[in-house]
This record gives sequence, structure tokens and C-alpha cells, in this order.
Amino acid sequence: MKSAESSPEVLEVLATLQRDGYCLMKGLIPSHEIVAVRESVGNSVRKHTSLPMPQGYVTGFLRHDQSIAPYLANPRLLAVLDRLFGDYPRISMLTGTINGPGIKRGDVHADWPFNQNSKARIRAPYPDIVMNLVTMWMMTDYTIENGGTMVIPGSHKRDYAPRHGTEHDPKAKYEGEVQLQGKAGDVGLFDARTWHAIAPNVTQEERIGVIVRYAPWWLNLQTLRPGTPDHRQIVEANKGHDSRVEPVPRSIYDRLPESAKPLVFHMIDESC
Ligand SMILES: O=C(O)CCC(=O)C(=O)O
Repeated sequence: MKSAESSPEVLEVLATLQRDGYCLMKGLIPSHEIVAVRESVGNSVRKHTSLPMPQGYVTGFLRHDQSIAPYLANPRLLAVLDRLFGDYPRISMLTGTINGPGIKRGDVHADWPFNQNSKARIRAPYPDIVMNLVTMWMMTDYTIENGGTMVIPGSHKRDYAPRHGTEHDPKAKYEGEVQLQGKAGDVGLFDARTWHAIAPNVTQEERIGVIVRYAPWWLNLQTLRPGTPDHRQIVEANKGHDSRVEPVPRSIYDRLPESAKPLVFHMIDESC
């Protein structure tokens, strides 16, 4: 851990994240294993999606599919998290996605807890601190044509996010937009404050990914979890449509690789 912490790769990732708000880490899932993981993720998303295809979207994905679990604590990534968050980083959200053929461009936004449409949010102007790291695990290649996520470099340095009815229109096109591109097995990283959007998929193939978000131990994740007092009081009582993260049943947690357990122990549902 200590040697990875100061590796040239980690320093480069940190510097790029700080400058641009996003970057790429290559090969966090080995090339000889990605096909099996992709097949499992794709099948689980198609089976459990809460949105109609071609947009597959499954929150609390770990309760349905654990094929990504062996990679979640990759030491190269943990070394980055260590520098960003200190001790005890954890997973805040884990979502399986398919952006299928015909998917259109989405609204430009920052992610929770900076998304100003959420009931549980850090109100803008927000402080200059990384509080949630979005990692886009590429199950297929991410290309311009198949809708590699659109990001606006440097937008994480703003202390506000796009919102309907303001001059920062979520439907607008923004200068400098780029798309996350990488090979299957690579992981795109971005600061949750970085403005981004779904990009159109103009191919005939599905773009499959798992979005894993990592946070420091001190960030309150309870508003994301249906059934908690925080979710009832802050989200439901205010008719919010905040992101949600369903818990991991104890029986599934017990079978996870040991390396993944410290990242998700806070999500256990002890009742099943
Ligand atoms: O799937 C993508 O490319 C982007 C997803 C996204 O913007 C989000 O989940 O916040």
C-alpha cells in the first residue's frame, strides 16, 4: 500500500484529477477476466433494470451481482482513495448500467451530494473538497460513438452545479466537453463535482458499465438508503427523487472477497 501510494501512477492520477476533475486508470480488471465479468453484469442489469431498455439501470447492484467484487479494492485504486480520503474509505453507491443503442444525451449535472436537485445535498456554493469519487468501470470499450460519458474538464472547480431554471442549464452544451474513452477493464474516475452527462450511443452495441462511487467514512450515506430515518425525514417527507442505494443482504456480504468487505460493511442488511 505504501509503495503504491507514492507510485508515479498514483501521483499522476491525483494531479490529473485535481487539474481536470477526471482521469483514467488502465486495466483494473485483467483482460483475461473481463469477458466473464461483462457477461454477468450485462445479464444482471437486463434482468433487474428499473428503467426500460435500452437504458439499463440497477441501483444497489451488489445485492444482485458480485462479479465485480474481487476488483473493488484494487491496491492501485485504494492508494488513490487513501490520498483523497485518508483511512477507511467506503463505497457510497454501486450501480449497474447499460447505455444501449439509441440512448440520447442526458442532462448535465454534478453527482450527489453536490447535485442541487437532490433533497440531501451540500448547498451551493459548496466547499472545495473531494467528497465522493465516481468510478466508471468499463465492461465494454467506451468510445465517442457508443456514448463514453461526457465530462467538462475543470468544472469540479466551480462551487455550483447545473440546475433547471438557472443560467447553468442542464440541457445546454458546454465549451470544452470531452468524452471518457477507454478499453474494457479500464476505469474512468471523476470528482462528483465534475459536470457530466450521458452521451448518445449511435452504435448498434450496448455500452455496459458499473458505476462505483467511493466516499470518506464520515460522509452520511443514510439518506441514500430507503428505510432509514434519514431517508424518511430528508428525502421521502420532501418528495425527493434522490439517488438510492439498497443494502447488501448479510448472506451475500458473508460470501464477498475479504478485500471488498471493509468497503461495504456499512451496507449490510442484517434481516436477510
Ligand atoms: O452512464 C453514463 O455515461 C453517465 C451516468 C451518469 O451521469 C450518472 O449516473 O450520474
